[in-house]
Amino acid sequence: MNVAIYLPSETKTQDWIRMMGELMPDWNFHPLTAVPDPEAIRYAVVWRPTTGCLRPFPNLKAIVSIGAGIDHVLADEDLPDLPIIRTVGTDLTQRMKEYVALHVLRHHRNMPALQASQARSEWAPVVVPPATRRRVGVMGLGNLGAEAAKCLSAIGFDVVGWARSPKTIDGVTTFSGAAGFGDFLDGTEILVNLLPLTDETRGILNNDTFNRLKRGASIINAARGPHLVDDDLLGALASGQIAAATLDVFHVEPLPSDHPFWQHPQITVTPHVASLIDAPTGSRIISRNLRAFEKDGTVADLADARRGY
Ligand code: NDP
Ligand code: OXD
Repeated sequence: MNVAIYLPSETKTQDWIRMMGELMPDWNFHPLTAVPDPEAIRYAVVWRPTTGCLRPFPNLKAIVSIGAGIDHVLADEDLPDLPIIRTVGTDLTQRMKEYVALHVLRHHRNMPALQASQARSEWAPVVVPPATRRRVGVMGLGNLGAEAAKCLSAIGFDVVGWARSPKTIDGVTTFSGAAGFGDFLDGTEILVNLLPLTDETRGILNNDTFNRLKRGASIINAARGPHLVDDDLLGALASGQIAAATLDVFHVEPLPSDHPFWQHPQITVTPHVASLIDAPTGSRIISRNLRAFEKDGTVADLADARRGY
């Protein structure tokens, strides 16, 4: 079986070819840009493929996203209409739970204020309510969002969650659809975004959303940069409607060095590391998925391209 692999970095592509080859010695892995026989390629394993790069392979059976999101695959305007398999698992969920818990607690306990006091050698206690009186809203209750919401609830937060379809999650009050969005936002003080990027969710972190939150709320965006309207966040921080934000993802990555987010005192920037699956773990999941798909055309982690996630 022949597989083409593409990542924007040539070194990473070679690493993945080596690892996949070790796990599946009976399959052949090639860099997508140097395939000896394009007609022999059955699968493409990709991260941020360039437009049209999958067209030369007429016998492709499926595309594998090296990641949970498939927006980077759907961004290819000349994408063949094929099943898209995402790469998810307990490793990815665990890492995202850690990131969300870390930053929610950081905003909840107002660590930035304590750090600023320390920088001034100033003993300035900050008293905050217990987690039970702090409402955290999680947007997206899929693979990552549901587990993050459960983890926040286990810490003791008053957790609300929002998804497209109705959900029942122990310890989490849930809302669904456009009709439930306003009620979900009302009273929320820390908003965590774990939605996929689709036509419906692009730009959802905007002034209308910020204005529904409790004044002085915090935003954590660990999903995709284009969910956020950057200028709306800067305005809401200036007005005090939003007190602080943690941003892991950006419209352009790496975040350009002159972007105002870098030096903003109320913004914490992390370089798309909320839940980066490491290559050894990711390659094991992908090898399992490739074998399952090849066996009978089914795999649990199939995305729905028409829905966008
Ligand atoms: P899933 O597909 O498992 O879950 C998506 C959730 O979002 C579902 O609950 C879905 O609702 C909900 N949703 C989708 N569209 C809407 C909408 N229009 N309105 C309301 N809810 C909606 O995704 P994952 O949890 O696996 O991942 C989420 C995203 O996180 C990825 O797409 C990716 O962009 C990002 N990510 C970021 C990482 C990082 O390191 N920063 C790492 C990994 C992922 P329903 O359940 O009803 O379908
Ligand atoms: C993903 C990501 O989608 O790392 O998995 O962003």
